[in-house]
Amino acid sequence: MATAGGEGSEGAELQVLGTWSSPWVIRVRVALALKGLRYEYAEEDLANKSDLLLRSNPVHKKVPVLIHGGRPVCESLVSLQYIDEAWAGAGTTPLLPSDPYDRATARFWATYVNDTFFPSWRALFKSTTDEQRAAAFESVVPAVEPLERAFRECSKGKAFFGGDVVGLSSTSCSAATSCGSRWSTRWPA
Ligand SMILES: N[C@@H](CCC(=O)N[C@@H](CS)C(=O)NCC(=O)O)C(=O)O
Repeated sequence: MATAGGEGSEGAELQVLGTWSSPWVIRVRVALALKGLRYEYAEEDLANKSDLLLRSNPVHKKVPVLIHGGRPVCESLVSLQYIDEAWAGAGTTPLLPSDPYDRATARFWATYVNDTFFPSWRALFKSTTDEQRAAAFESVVPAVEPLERAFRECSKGKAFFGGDVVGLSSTSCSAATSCGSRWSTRWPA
């Protein structure tokens, strides 16, 4: 298996097709790191997508795509769960808790980050005028509040949604917030 961060080419046992600015890509890379897995990373030019990307994700044509043994897994949350199941014994702890209710809760908040929190967060970070920033802020606050409440409840005063354990919700959420700071250094307002 190739080294993480190596040049992309077809045929590696485990590959990620990604782009540097994407929170969906970051979360998959975080999950692979938590499992201690080595993989080959291929940076995609989204304005000129590779044949490998178009073949691997013909429905959405988006990154990330995780390719394991030549078989593609698309959609970041699906990939996180695939990684957790395919390498169940690897890394420190599973990304998903063992209790079914706790699993459902983790999936709920990870989906909330995708569908509700991140779109408003992205609008805030991409705003370039005071007016746009003020408008984006109005929609970020109501999206952040439930997430903060859930975090307080689930973490029980610890560092992660899963308490001491980095799981699906924390991986999803931290990737979404960290890419805001990546964007602001790359595209300062
Ligand atoms: N729901 C997808 C979102 C993936 C996504 O939006 N990827 C963007 C990069 S951040 C992309 O590939 N965009 C290319 C395009 O829309 O053509 C996931 O979670 O994997």
